[in-house]
Amino acid sequence: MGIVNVTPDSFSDGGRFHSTDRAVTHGLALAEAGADYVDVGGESTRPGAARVHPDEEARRVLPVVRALSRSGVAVSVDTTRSVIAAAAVQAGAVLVNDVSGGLADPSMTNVIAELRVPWVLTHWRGHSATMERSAVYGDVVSDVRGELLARVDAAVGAGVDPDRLVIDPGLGFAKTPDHDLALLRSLPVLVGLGLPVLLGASRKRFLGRLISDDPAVPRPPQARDAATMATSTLAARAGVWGVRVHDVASTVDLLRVIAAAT
Ligand code: PMM
Repeated sequence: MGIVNVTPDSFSDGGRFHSTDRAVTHGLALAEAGADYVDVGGESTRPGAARVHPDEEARRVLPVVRALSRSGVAVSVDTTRSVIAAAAVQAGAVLVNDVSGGLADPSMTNVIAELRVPWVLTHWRGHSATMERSAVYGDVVSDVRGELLARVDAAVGAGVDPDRLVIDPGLGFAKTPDHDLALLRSLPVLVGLGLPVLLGASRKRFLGRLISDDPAVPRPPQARDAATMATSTLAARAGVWGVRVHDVASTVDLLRVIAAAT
């Protein structure tokens, strides 16, 4: 899954694709490079980020979803709002990627049940402005596993087809770098739940700290792709369904080698 952030403030590529044309060009390039899905989002989830008005989110996302879908690209919409999810599916999106796992918008579950599209449920404990305060766990792996299962139960109970669900541990969402690493180590636990797993580690802060000689000065996002490739290798070995990444071309090469050699 290739990432197109149509936002002025996303942490790794913020601002670069903040126009419809540039976002569409970038999305087409990701698809050409081998992305099975191109994930289009209009609201930054960077820690501390403020929320975007729904009208602004629609203005950013929908023209990009429409243009990419018309070009034959399988588009995923990265949103926590049911109105945006519904409008994006209307505009051609084939998957809803909801980083709140259905918690941010009480209407999302019913809307997804009606839309009948695959739905990524990500582990989440609150919006970006406050999520760092919620990074408190007994055992992060079993807590995340249990909270994801609760979201799956809620979705299925509301009529969402379980075959359309994907789960995601939500690296960086109400997690410290140690939590992110513990989850990365335990991917087989999530894969063992029997649902497809998506991993979003690309260029994230915990990698920037891990590969820096000085943890107080993390490596900048654009210098984290080799570290991201290591996470994609672990993900592939653990049997995850997909990785959400910025550098699609290198990731496709990596996954081809792993598929051929395992
Ligand atoms: N991370 C971000 C945005 N969307 N979606 C899923 N399913 N999983 C993630 O981990 C995830 C996501 C934040 O990263 P970005 O600013 O690079 O898009």
